[in-house]
Amino acid sequence: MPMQMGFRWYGEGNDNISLRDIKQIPGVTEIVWALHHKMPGEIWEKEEIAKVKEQLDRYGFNNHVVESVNVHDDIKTGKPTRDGYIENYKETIRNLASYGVKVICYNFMPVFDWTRTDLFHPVGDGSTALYYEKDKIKDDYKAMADYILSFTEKYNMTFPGWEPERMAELDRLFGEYKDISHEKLWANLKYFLEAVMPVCEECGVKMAIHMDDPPWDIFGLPRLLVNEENIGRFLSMVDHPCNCLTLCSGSLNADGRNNVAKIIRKHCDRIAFAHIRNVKHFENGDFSEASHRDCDGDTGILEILKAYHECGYEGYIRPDHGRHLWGEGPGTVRPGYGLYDRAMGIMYMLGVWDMLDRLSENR
Ligand code: CS2
Ligand code: MN
Repeated sequence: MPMQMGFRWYGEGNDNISLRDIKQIPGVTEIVWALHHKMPGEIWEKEEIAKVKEQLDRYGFNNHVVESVNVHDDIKTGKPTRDGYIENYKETIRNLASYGVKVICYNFMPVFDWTRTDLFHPVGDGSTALYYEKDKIKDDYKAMADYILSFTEKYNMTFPGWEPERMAELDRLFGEYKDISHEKLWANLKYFLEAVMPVCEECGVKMAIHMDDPPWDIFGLPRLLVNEENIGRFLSMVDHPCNCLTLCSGSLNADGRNNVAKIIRKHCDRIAFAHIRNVKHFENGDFSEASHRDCDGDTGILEILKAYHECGYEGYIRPDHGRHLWGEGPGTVRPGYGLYDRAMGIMYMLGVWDMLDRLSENR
């Protein structure tokens, strides 16, 4: 079985890209989906899951991968109320599994999901991409959240992990993380995983943690999934075949010291989901996202694909963020999730993969 190619889709009425369009991209069998109206901690009900499955079935797409089932902050901070939210999470896992879901992508980042300072930054060729200006992310978390929220409000879209309801309470949330050190966060992650692993095993679902993006502490909040050493710690801390990774190449490589291909070679059996994204670094520490083509960024996309191929990777894979092209921009696409560049990313990946197949047949 080869790797299984997916495309992230935000759902009917919530994404300008249609399943019909996605169907025309060669090689895509998986729709990476979610119930984006759900708040962290809420149970995903069977009827809601069934509805998405029906939509995907009509186009012959699989629903095997869900991204993201967000984890409630009380679980991350280890409050007594976490047990109730963990019970809900288990129920969601069971409900998803009963409709064929096999992998759940989630993250354990305090307060914020991915963080960028410009969502539509000119790349230089007329397209735009997500951009991170290092000096802008210092202590003013509100300014950054306001920037993201002004965007989501203006264009009437929400981003997973950036729910306005949570963002309205930023001071309270930061207060709750005040005493959460890296070690406490590790302990809370372990507690969560040990609680859900038996359910995962019983239902055949893999929990696949997404890398922290960017992979370093921001605004004094601890981040864990940031480098090879911590990935090793994570996997051995809960050494269970259902405790897996969403190895996001772009998130990890935002820190240029991370060698993603090396991590793949080391942990391929525990990678359930691969995100392929290319990042270009600037000398002052800023970075921009780039096309999937190897030479357009510094992430080492060819070496990464080669590593997956050599390991016989049979898991799920998708292009991650792409640039915004050909009229795509604020109001027409979600930042990073346009149609064209991600479709080209898929063709690039499949081209490389087909050639690697060919070369290994001839060996
Ligand atoms: C995604 C992440 O858009 C992205 O960068 O890769 O936001 C990812 O969906 C979440 O962190 C998973 O919970
Ligand atoms: Mn990713």
